[in-house]
Amino acid sequence: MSIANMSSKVIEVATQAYQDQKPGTSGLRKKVKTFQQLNYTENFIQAILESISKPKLIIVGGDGRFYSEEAIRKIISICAANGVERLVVAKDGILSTPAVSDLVRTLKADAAIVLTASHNPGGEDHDFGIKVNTANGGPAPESVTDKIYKISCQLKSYKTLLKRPQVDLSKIYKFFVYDLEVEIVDPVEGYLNLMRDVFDFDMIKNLFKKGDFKMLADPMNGVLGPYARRILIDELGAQEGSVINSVPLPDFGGKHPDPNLTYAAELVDKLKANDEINFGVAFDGDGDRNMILGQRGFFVSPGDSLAVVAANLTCVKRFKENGIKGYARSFPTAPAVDRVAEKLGHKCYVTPTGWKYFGNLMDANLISLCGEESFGTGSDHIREKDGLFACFAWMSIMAQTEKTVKELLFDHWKEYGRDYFCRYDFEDCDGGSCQSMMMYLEKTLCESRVLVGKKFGNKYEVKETGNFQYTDPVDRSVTTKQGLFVNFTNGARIIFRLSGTGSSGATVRLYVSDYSKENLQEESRVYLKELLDIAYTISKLPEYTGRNEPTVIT
Ligand code: VG1
Ligand code: CO
Repeated sequence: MSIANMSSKVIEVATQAYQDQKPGTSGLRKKVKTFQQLNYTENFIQAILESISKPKLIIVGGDGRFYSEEAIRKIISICAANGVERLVVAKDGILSTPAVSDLVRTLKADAAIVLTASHNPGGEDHDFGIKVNTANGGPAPESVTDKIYKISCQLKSYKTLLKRPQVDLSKIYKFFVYDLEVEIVDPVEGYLNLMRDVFDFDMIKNLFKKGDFKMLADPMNGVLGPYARRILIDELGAQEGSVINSVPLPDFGGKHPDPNLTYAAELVDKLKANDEINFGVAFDGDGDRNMILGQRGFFVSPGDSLAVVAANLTCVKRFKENGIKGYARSFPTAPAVDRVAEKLGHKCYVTPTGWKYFGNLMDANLISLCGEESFGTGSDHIREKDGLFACFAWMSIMAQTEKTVKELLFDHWKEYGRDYFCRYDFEDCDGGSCQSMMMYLEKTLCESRVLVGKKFGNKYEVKETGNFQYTDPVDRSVTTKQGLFVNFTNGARIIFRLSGTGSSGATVRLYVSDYSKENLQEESRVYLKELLDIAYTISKLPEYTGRNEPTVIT
């Protein structure tokens, strides 16, 4: 390990504050060009540092997208000038979001600065993002992001070094920049050790030893390629070739690194074409999302995946040894996991959208497992959702139960009934029109509540309408307006939200779900057709947005 020492003078640079640095559901996400504006990135980093009182150790890494290295160099100079003592930076800047969370926790860091826009496309003309994690390893709660935003709006100057240090991010070593110690670390090592703690690797290895288990993982040229190759192939014994699109690329190879049926079509097609493959999994750009597929591309909806993992959680070593505390899901996620919780005698918390709301529940030892309908699954081993965790959990369950993905799902539905779920995304709509639609819905569903008691066809009668509000059971903080909902007397629901992760225009998310105990094998979109039509009628979505069809269907 070589030690380089670089010294320079600290300077204070006068700057113009930007008024648009408000983090959304998961960090500040904007076009690369926005971050490239004069002092835009510098300002935001300065605001982050001022929001944390005297940070000593900060972890830095991300999904490796375009502009990451440039941002890391800025972070190093600004941290050095602001008196941060130590930075741990991932080699080549590549560190999955779950691995960030683990590093923060194991090194007892004060915070992490994560350079990611997750599943948003990357490259010069696309998105970049900066996200802050706090000392528990989780995404910063709203109290912190509000503070950062406030500081950013009033910022007059930032501190940096007069001469930008030349640093090589491609090798593992330590050096000093001014008084700041910088350590470049291997991104996979620590995470691999964590996975060895959480799972029984020998049990998973047995799947492959039998010889008839084949899988295909697709990190979509995001951050998980090196992790998936190292752990799945080198450690667990998956065949060579079991990981496709495994090289992290700054523009994800021009693809949209979002693991759903639309954007991960390559994986779906490969499974459809080869019925020897028993298991498929895709991950997003920063490695925290997962999509689970069975033989011939059999799709497991994220709400079902969460419920199956919840019902079989003791197949995972960590929970076999320590027991299960409770579960949680985000509000738009179908309530399949609630049924498991009830049966097993655990509590299931319902939170707003975004992983930051699960952190308090985990820190207070209230939950072991949680998930979101947006392909997020995770447990209290870290404070982020974790794509590979979901993959290994499914593999552990298949190893122990000796069932296929499809058998696990069908058996689950037979026992609990099926929660049909569908999400329609209307991406890049006109912002003003979407706001108008939400205002109209707010009036109808929250103020006049005219729909209550109304019947649609002979199946659906409106029970209650409103806007989801959450009181955190741990710190009692209240979060309002987290999704406009229509609940029906038979348990069906419709939810409308605007996305908080986009970088241009507005995205409407429409979530519908309905439950059946008998009818288990319909196509979701067919089963939910009537409900989707009702949603269009209630919201006047086609009139407001000019769209009759969504851009993505889950
Ligand atoms: C989306 C998802 C949400 C998820 C968030 C971050 O937010 O709906 O469930 O937590 O992305 O995921 P929104 O506001 O666009 O609906 V990721 O993989 O960016 O870290
Ligand atoms: Co992500």
